[in-house]
Amino acid sequence: MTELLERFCAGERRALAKVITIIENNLPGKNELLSRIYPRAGKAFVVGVTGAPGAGKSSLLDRLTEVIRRRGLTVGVVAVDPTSPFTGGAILGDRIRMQQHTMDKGVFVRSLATRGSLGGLARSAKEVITALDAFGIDVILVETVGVGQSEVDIMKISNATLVVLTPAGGDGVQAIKAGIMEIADIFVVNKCDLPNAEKTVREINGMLDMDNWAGVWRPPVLATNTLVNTGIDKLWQTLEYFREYQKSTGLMAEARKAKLRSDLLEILENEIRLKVQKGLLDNGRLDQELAEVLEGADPYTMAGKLLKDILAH
Ligand SMILES: Nc1nc2c(ncn2[C@@H]2O[C@H](COP(=O)(O)OP(=O)(O)OP(=O)(O)O)[C@@H](O)[C@H]2O)c(=O)[nH]1
Ligand SMILES: [Mg+2]
Repeated sequence: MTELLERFCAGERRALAKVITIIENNLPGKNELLSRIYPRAGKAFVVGVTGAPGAGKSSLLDRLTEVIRRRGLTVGVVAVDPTSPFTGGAILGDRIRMQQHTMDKGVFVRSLATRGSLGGLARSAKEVITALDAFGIDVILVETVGVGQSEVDIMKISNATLVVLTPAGGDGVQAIKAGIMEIADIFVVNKCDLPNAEKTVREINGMLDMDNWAGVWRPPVLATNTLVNTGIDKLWQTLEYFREYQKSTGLMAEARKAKLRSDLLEILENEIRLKVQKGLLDNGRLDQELAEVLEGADPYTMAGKLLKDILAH
């Protein structure tokens, strides 16, 4: 463990890969590892990217990676795929697309697939982001599909959220109504080479204009085309501008506090769940105590007694 940490801190990519594997598979020592690297995290710019399947999120991240690398910054790409294993093909496609970056020591790409619950996926995504951050990666791009709760959870820990749409004939704007409007910091209308792109940009702007944005960030609506690289530089500039805005308005400090709070709560909940598992379930104690409840003891008093007991050990 100490040796792995030393190599991690020395910036060895294989150590980072190993740390991520430990996180992803919940291997023994994970918590200790995370606690040791956590203090090094907190500097990266985390950009969440969401949008319907096929909107062009991966293509966009690929292009964005080029632009960010040209600025001399390092990039981490995390693709969160809640539908795996069935979409192994999509991930494979992303791998091939990102291949031009695989020789680049300044780019680290990782796909995460569901193992068990979606909640578990969101948790390991957060921890993987912490690892990349602690490793010293400057910008972390996180791709998720759709707007399920686990995506929203991931977006919460991002410093900026991009919502990617395409110029669909009219129903494009319909699609963003379902809860996604609130989480967007920047809207991207990708595939702007297709018909109706300008109309879609206008429609989103029209929807945004119905709200009052006085004193708050009004999400800009950008148009991109990843095939010929239109609008990508502008997208990065807008992201940088948004980060400055967050810094200068104190929103960044506020977001950091909120993140630390939710991290703390989540770690606590996890620890308690583990204690219940170890102290009551694994050893069959819950079933023994159940006998007493069956005899008439009330479950509240019993739960209180058991909680006190497992927390003491
Ligand atoms: N015409 C056009 N096609 C694009 C553009 N960007 C991406 N595509 C195509 O759209 C398809 C989907 O692109 P991806 O980048 O895989 O989209 P995605 O949102 O990551 O897809 P999932 O990860 O499966 O949800 C591919 O065939 C791309 O070549 C664009 O700007 N214009
Ligand atoms: Mg993709």
